[in-house]
Amino acid sequence: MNMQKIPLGAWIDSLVDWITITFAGLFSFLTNMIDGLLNILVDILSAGPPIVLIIILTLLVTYTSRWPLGIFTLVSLLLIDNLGYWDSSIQTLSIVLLSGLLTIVIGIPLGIWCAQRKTVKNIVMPVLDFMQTMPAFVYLIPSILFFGIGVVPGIIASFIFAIAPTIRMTNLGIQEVPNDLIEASNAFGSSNSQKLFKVQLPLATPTIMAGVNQSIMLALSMVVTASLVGAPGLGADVYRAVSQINVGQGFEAGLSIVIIAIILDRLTQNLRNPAYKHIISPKIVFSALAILIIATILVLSFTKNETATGPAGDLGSQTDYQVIGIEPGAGIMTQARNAIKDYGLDDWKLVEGSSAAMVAELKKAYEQKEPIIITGWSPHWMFSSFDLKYLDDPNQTFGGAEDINTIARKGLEQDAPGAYKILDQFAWETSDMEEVMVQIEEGASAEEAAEKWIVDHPDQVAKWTNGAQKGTGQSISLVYVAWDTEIASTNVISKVLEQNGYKVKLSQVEVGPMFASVANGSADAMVAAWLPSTHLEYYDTYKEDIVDLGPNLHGTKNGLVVPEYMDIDSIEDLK
Ligand code: PBE
Repeated sequence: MNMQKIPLGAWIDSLVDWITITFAGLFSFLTNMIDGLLNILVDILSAGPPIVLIIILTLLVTYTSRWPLGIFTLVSLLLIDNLGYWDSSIQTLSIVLLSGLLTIVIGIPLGIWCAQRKTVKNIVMPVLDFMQTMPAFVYLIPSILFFGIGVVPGIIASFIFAIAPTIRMTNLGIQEVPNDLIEASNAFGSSNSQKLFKVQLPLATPTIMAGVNQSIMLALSMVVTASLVGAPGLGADVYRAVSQINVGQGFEAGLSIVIIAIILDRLTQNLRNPAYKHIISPKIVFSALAILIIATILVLSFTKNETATGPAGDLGSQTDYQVIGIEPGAGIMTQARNAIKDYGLDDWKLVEGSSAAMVAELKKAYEQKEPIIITGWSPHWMFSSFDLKYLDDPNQTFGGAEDINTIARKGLEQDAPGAYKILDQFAWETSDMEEVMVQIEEGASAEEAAEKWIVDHPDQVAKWTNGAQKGTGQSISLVYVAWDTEIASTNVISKVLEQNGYKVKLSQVEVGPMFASVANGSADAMVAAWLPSTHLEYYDTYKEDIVDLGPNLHGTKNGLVVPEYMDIDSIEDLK
């Protein structure tokens, strides 16, 4: 049957576009509010030296969940501090607490409403099913468009992912209140709100707290996902470890997440019914805690002085002192971190995320003519779609012009000589690559764009395949990272290999795994090694175990990039 594809994706795209524009004011209000609340939380939690918070948490956990868990809390938090993950843990803890707080503030009333009105319940429950089953990654995409990159879209996505149990359990808890009690309270002539606050809620509290506990755990499980759009903390440490294949760091950061999970889980489970409540009354403990928090806020608000300084003060505060980066393992990220050090840009931080998130952020800023600083590279279609400029780099921290090399696994030459020859002869110009990239950006699929380029450039392709033995359906696996440049090159070479009798399997991976998989032979080749400087570290690590087939393209460039409408010209101007 020849039926048109229903343009569901396109409809969603335009809906999201419309929402982005129509509610821009609301979104920036929410962004500022959430960001502000989070900063307050982080400030409170990091007000004193780590040991102060460690002791307070230890006492609190001991009080609610007995002394063995108190000792565990003390030892494990000291371990986190010792391993160097304290700051990340504070970030993560704040993110989880804030998402948890939002689920309580919004989830409990919604759950109550569901319990009281059948129609509301009939609408809300299927929506919750949908929210829980939709892969959490999907929420990140519109979140970036609405809230930019950084911690806010991460919190929003965690909140959407985590709110369901609170709503469900609140509804359940209230519905489970025995009918005779309701009847009794009716008989005494209590009003609806008396019934709710004096009978239903108190009886439902254990169930509601179980829901809140689940929500907090779900929010914690989102931290790694949230780091893909730039949320800092332990999730970002894990993501960075994956991206650079750093097993040790991955384990340490993962362990810290487990520790925080255990502590939060026990705390929220036992908060209602503390283990040592017969020794000190909960009222005293929680009032003391509240006083401590309020006192900290007061002290902080008096001692905090404004930070914006220097000539870049304005620009800094407008951009939140953020340089918008890409995947944490990318070579350009190491260069940008070095640039921040070399040029003494102590106030600035580099936001980790992904190339796609960076471009989304650029688009958004560009449309509103707002200042933005990104890590950029050429060739890239963004230079033809926007007026952009590289910031001068007098210290040459980003290196100069580079090549992109093709790298194959050892033994490929013997196993598939034809494919090896094609890969070896593959070479093109930046303008070629740009042609493919621009088409993809204009809506063509990567495969279509690659096919079109091949049809348009038969002579060039003939040079690559010249003298290469045809394949007989052997499979060749290529690895690449989802940078626009490599999406273009990898798809073109893959099509050429297919047209010459090979079955090509493409795998999109992170930078470290890309090099590692060719080195250990689990992938056959890649066309994405930026050398001599961008990927030097990876190259040096694996050079014994790979075959370098030399450049397939000359003349790339990395740097910090800003829109033309900004009046700074050099990285030095950021100081
Ligand atoms: N890039 C594009 C990559 C190489 C290709 C510049 C973002 C990097 O920095 O690792």
